[in-house]
Amino acid sequence: MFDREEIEQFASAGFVIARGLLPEAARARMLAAAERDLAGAVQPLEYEADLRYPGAPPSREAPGGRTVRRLLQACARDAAFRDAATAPAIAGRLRQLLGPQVALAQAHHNCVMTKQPQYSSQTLWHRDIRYWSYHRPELVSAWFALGEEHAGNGGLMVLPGTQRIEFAAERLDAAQFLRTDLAENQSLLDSRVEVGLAPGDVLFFHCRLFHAAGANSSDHIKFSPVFTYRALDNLPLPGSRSAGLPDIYL
Ligand SMILES: O=C(O)CCC(=O)C(=O)O
Repeated sequence: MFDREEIEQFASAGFVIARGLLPEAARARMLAAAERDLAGAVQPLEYEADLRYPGAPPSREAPGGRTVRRLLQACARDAAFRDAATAPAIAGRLRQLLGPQVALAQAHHNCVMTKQPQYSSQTLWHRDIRYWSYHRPELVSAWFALGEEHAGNGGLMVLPGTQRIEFAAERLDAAQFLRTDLAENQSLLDSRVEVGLAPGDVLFFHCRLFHAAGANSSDHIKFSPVFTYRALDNLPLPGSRSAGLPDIYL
């Protein structure tokens, strides 16, 4: 379980890392499933070209256009993912952050991010909640490091404490990315923290926390399974994409 300091860190910074939380057998099982499905291009997949982030191939037909960015529907794809995402060590910590009853939202994340060296893109500063629809903007994601994650292979960066800030619309662009051209945002951008992760680490972060990541300039594919959770009483809005798939109760 998280100790008091870790819970306080999550409350103030919007993220906390549980070092070495993932057992080696579970890490190896997820990695094997992810490598297998990437090699076999097992659907459902999302391609770099679909995202159109900076550095992505312009279309699926362009060179690199079939570079997979996400293995979608991880929980349904292989029990390795579902088991890790719902393990007691994860569920217990989520209860500490969200409340006594929690559910995994299959409609969001629930994927393996596959950041590939040859055609990887940049993810600009954003909050995951921007396209999610719940009664309260209070969800937590768990990001599993299957290998080393650092700036050189497109590891995450965060802006600590931003989950507590209300942003005026002018500070964001039309797609709700934080504008890097505004003087008003500079001190916040200067506060960025690189989230270095080792194999088996799990990062828990708030859905309102601004985060970003660069391209993968290493020689190896980075595989990062990520799952999102809500308190049981924080329901998705009827008819929204968030309500589109059944949740998994932990
Ligand atoms: O690995 C990355 O580029 C970050 C992905 C991300 O933040 C997201 O998909 O919400």
